[in-house]
Amino acid sequence: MFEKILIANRGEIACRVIRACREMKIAAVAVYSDADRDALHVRMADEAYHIGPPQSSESYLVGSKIVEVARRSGAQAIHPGYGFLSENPNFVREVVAAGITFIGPPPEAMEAMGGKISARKIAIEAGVPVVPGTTEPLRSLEDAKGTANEIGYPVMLKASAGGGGKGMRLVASADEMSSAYENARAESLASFGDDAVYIEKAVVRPRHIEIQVFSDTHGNHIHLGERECSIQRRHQKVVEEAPSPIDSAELRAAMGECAVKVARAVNYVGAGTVEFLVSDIDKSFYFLEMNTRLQVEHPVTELVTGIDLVREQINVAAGKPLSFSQDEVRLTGHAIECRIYAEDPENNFLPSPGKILRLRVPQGPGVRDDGGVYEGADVSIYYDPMISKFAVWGRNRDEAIDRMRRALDEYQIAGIKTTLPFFREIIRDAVFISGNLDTGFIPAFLERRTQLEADPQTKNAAIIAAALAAGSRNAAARVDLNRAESKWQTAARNAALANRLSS
Ligand code: MV4
Repeated sequence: MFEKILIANRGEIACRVIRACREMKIAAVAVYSDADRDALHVRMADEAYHIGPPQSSESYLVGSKIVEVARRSGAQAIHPGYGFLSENPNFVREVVAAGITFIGPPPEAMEAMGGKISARKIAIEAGVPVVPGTTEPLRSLEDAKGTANEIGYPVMLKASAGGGGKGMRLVASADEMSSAYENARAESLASFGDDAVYIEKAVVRPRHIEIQVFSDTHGNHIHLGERECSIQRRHQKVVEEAPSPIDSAELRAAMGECAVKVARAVNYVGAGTVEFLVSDIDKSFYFLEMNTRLQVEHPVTELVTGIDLVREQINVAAGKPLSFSQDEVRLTGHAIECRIYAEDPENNFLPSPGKILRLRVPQGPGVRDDGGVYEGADVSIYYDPMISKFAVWGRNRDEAIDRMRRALDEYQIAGIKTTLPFFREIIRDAVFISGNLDTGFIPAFLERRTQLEADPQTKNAAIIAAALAAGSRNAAARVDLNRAESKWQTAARNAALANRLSS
């Protein structure tokens, strides 16, 4: 086993990996930019090395600096976390050439899945369903129009080099094709230096469900069930759960089997995620892409399987076989995660950097906070504004929702704006509670919220309730508010809560 691991990342994921190292009695080496001198991951690590100025392009993204620190510190392996260099095959090659183990898949698997067209081809060859569409880049506008006519509108134009919705266009009819095609190509070229675009039939308001896969160097490939990731805002996940509220053993088995086929097809090693779109009409599912890294939302899988995915990653990288077989994987209960961002939900989710003046993390049964900050820490403008991923476990979905609602009410962050109030509303939302989720959830939720706020009766009730709650800080008043059933009372209660927490 490794004696020392370098973590080529920052923030909460660096802290998460350091925690696993500590449990495994492995020394953890941190790297940090000028902006992160006082960061939590630096304080938690056994050793820390400065790697440059705040800009990622001059610090966390410079592979040669990271490899140099690994050499200097004597680290035998590098964990990349997510983002930054985690899906960069050239970095993996640089690491391996230096005689250091990369904790992740081989570069060939990354490359095979990095190109979306290549990934589609591999899925088709492996017998995994993909959305009807092309397996070659479109050659011209005429080609795009002809193919779209064959498939039938609406269609999606997608960048082969894409991901996260960049270079993607929904095209509803033939007269939109010309501008959509040019825009998708231009955006793809600007974002990825590659203008290859392909076409897929559009799945209308799909669910986004992904399967966690795990592979070792002995040819074992297994899956750890699914995560429901439909609740996204601008292609950023906001709330994730395991299992999906669909919670169908048949669907899980079928999707799991397909995910494993994809992993096997690219000789995968370590933790990976295979994404699917699931049609709400007939529950048919289609391969979308594979992410060749540990994902932000891995805790919900850990909470329902009891498996420490980072520990498993490290063991697999050291050449050990997986510590469990497919038959030994048991899903127990339900987990929900909220990604807490330093963003202002009242101001179009603008980043809200600054000093965290107060931090109270929920406690009690079934809660887990994967944080990357401490009270007094600064949230910098240079990096992703996610400051914590907060997850709960319950025996079933209803219990998990109750627990998340309680815990979010306990959570206090002051000094910066955060998305906490936004989550307090989502967790009380009737559509969320129903579990009838699709990728249109957030836009529809924001629309419902705007309408509710515009209702004068709601507004008056909210003002009265806020005044009452502010005046009376006793628990009984709050319990009364919590018993509120009707729509406007729910809004009033939320307003009261927001008032109480901010005062
Ligand atoms: C789609 C789709 C509908 N039909 N593909 C968005 C990000 C990228 N990874 C794939 N995406 C989509 N691809 C077809 N053929 C709808 C989306 C999509 C989406 C997917 C997952 C989560 C949120 C989304 C929001 C809008 C669109």
